[in-house]
Amino acid sequence: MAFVNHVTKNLAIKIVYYGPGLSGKTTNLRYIYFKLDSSSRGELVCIETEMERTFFFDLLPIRAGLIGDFKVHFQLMTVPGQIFYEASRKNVLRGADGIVFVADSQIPLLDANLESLDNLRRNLLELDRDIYAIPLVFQYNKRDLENLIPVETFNRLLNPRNLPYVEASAINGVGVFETLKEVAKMTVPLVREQVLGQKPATETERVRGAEEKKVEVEFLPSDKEADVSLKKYKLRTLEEIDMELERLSREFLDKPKKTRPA
Ligand SMILES: Nc1nc2c(ncn2[C@@H]2O[C@H](COP(=O)(O)OP(=O)(O)OP(=O)(O)O)[C@@H](O)[C@H]2O)c(=O)[nH]1
Ligand SMILES: [Mg+2]
Repeated sequence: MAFVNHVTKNLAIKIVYYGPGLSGKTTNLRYIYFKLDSSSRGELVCIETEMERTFFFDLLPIRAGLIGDFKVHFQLMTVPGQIFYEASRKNVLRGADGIVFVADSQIPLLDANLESLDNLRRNLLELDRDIYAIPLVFQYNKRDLENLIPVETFNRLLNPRNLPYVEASAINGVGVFETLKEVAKMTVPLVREQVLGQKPATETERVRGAEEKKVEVEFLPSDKEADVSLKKYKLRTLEEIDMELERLSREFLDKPKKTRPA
């Protein structure tokens, strides 16, 4: 369930990037961070090991449009893919409004993808949630490499329900925003239903409704990209993480949105 503040009229939609270790989850968030104008996003927080593997999660808040008179922002989060960080994965999944499953397209990693999807299903069940009752989009990543699992095989094994999927090369930015838009398109109507009690009558209306609201993302002209520096946080205790998250959300929500010259 999205986080709603009825006083400040802010609404946070949580999207979790899930998938096996090294499939490219953090790479998706980094790309979004570098491409979005700083007025449209908060800081990217990466809580990672010395080897740049996600240790607890990454978090990137980005602004979207309005739902009713609520200002919407997406909290994009990744889980650590490495098997032994099970507790972190479960914590990050709690309260997810939508999920992107980032699969690694390299043939030797087929089993790792299947195991990770099964792990997602089990963790959701433990949180009393059904994987098919949550907006879910597949990203078949690393399509720039050779020796790839064919898309049809992925769809047959991971995605028998024909949910949206995107072929991507996150490292080159291919498919990254497309994936985000797909998951936003599925998630926004459900959140609107929860928050405003507006129930779209048909499936078509659901999709159309989402399109009308246009979950806008702005791009930085590429010559400006070099100016943006990435902040990395090495936090060690849960208290430190809690404090830092609270500070960042306050800072992000208080920051007035820059109006851009037409
Ligand atoms: N060739 C190629 N490499 C990629 C792509 N996306 C990510 N990578 C590389 O894969 C490695 C792992 O990427 P990360 O984004 O850190 O993976 P992760 O899923 O966050 O990994 P964990 O945090 O351990 O779960 C990095 O070296 C990336 O540069 C891609 O589309 N193509
Ligand atoms: Mg990561």
